[in-house]
Amino acid sequence: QGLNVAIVGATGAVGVQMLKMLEGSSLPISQLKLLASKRSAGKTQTFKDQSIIVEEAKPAAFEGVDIALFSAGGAVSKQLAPEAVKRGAVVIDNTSAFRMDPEVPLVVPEVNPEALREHKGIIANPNCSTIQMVVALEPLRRKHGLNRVIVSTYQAVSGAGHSAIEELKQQTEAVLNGQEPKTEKFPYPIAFNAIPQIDTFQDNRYTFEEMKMINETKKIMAFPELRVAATCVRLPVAVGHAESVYVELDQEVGVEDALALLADSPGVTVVDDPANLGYPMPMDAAGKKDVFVGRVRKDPDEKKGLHLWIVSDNLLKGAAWNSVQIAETLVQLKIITI
Ligand code: A2P
Ligand code: 11C
Repeated sequence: QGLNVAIVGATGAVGVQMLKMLEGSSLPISQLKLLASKRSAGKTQTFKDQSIIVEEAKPAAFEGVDIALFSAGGAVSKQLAPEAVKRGAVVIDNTSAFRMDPEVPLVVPEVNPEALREHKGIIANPNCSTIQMVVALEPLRRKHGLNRVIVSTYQAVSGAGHSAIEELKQQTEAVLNGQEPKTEKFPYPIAFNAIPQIDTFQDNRYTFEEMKMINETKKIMAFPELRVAATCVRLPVAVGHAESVYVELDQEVGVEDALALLADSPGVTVVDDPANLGYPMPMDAAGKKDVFVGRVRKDPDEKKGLHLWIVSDNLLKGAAWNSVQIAETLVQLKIITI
């Protein structure tokens, strides 16, 4: 007796972390299926000392699956998530394919777990940069009210997948050897650079990544009138997204009160000790599940304004851990029974 779980995209940057997060999870897993493209069929991956053969993701692979975690790109989700649901699975989808569909809950367990009750087979996992921001902002919003968010991101290349990490390594080596870096994943070399474009430009001059942060934040917080603007930038960092966030609250809040509230909030670790140069950085957040917050300051001019620096592992809380946490919450809330 237990759950039959599948990972679609099991060989990818996020999929590999999903496997790790499931290994450490309280979910009673009786069978784990690893699915990827035809290219990976026959490869093996290890789950709890057990060797599992990767299979090609096809509709029939979902027979008997209770929970399917998808992270193989939007096109694969659009094609296969409905097939999995048809066969009785609950899909937790880590792509942007269904996030803004009003029928699909978009869930961060620390913020809106109750939205899971409305699911009709597909549950969407938000974009990584959105997740870490709302985990830190929700406690401030609940206690002090929130009316405006202006965020600039400093995002790791792993958000663009396994091949993007390889591209950063190869470009770094090439530049250090005095060669021309080759670009494939990004529009310009990312080694020794900062690129103020993540995903494609929209008609309103924002990128799709920026619009995801804007629209997903409003949906997760069930707060359509919240004023949000974003600028998303790619940096030559392998793992861990960082964000500089300015918020305007409904009340004036002192730094110490804000820090105490955040330190007490689920999924948040405060690292804020300027005297000892203590602040969150991607190299410390990588490999950890929490969202790290520091550099908390009052705005010099707006008394209800606060500035925060928010860092998290984009592959864990931003993707694999949030998805596994959704699965655990489905069981805890008895939305899925075993
Ligand atoms: P594969 O390794 O066989 O290409 P990343 O985000 O790191 O680029 O990983 C993408 C993941 O999505 C990989 O596991 C990849 O499998 C998987 N994938 C890509 N295309 C397909 C497809 N058409 N069907 C199933 N899985 C796919
Ligand atoms: C990045 N945030 O850092 C993107 C990756 O919508 O799930 C996640 C894309 C998504 O490139």
